Amino acid sequence: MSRALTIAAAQLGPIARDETRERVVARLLELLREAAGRGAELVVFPELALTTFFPRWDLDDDELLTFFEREMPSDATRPLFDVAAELGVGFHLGYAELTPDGHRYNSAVVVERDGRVVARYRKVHLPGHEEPEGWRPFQHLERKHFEPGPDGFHATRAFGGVIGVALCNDRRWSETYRVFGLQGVELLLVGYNTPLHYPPDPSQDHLQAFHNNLVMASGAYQNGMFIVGVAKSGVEEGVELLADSQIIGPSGEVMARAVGSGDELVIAVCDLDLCNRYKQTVFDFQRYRRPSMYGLITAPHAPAGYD
Ligand code: CDT
Repeated sequence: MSRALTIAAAQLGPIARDETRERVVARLLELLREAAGRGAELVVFPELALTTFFPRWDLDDDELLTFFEREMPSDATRPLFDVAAELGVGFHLGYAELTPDGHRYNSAVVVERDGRVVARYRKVHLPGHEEPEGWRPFQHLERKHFEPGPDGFHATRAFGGVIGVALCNDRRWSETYRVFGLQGVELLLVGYNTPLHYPPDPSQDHLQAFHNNLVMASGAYQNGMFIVGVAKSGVEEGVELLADSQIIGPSGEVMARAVGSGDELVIAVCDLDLCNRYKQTVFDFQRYRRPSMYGLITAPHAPAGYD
């Protein structure tokens, strides 16, 4: 018996700085309904899917906090939860979280087909810089606007399998995939906002799509898992963001891929049982891994002589 799950990566085109939540949620609902009509059981929206990618600006606290959600669902986002439950579709949603005690995280929530919140994730790897840097054409102030997620990577049983959530820069780190792989994750959801221009080293600009696939495909293969990579894309407030949303199988092959850089559904049927082909053969962790050889991976600093 297979565990086939129809998944839609719901790529989003740009969201303007002054866009209202209600209008963004209306866009998400349109994608959700279309995905349900095409048989999707899980719809994956990107990182910070409710707002523009605001870390590109140094904002005063008053404006900054307008981009954060104080509750999930809120009045503005509740229609998404209600319609998804009516349609029997689950979803993943990235958003900026402001906790009741004032902590700010780059977060995501996963909602099952019956409307239950089954996973919450707070981004572990925050890229960019802590203070504004005038030489940049745009800022990447995730390290100023957010705190690093304190909870780590936790697998969740949902959608008939074992799922995990990571956000954007997390996908560039092999540790992300392996920590999930060690928990038996079969499906990893990764929303992203990736500017094509990388100011510290523009020689990487033309490689953004290549690196995006490189890290996710190798993470999928080396851990025997499906990966859904989903973009906020297009030219947003003058900054061009990578599109190229894709669903990757445990072989590392791309099963479905976006063709444009606007709102678009990328759909694939993912049989979670296929993960066992890899998890029980070439990547049988129990049999072949040598954890005693990997101590440096979790050492806080490289020992003297290595740095
Ligand atoms: N959102 C996010 O994490 N973006 C980063 C941009 C590159 S680092 C400044 C990414 O890893 O795609």
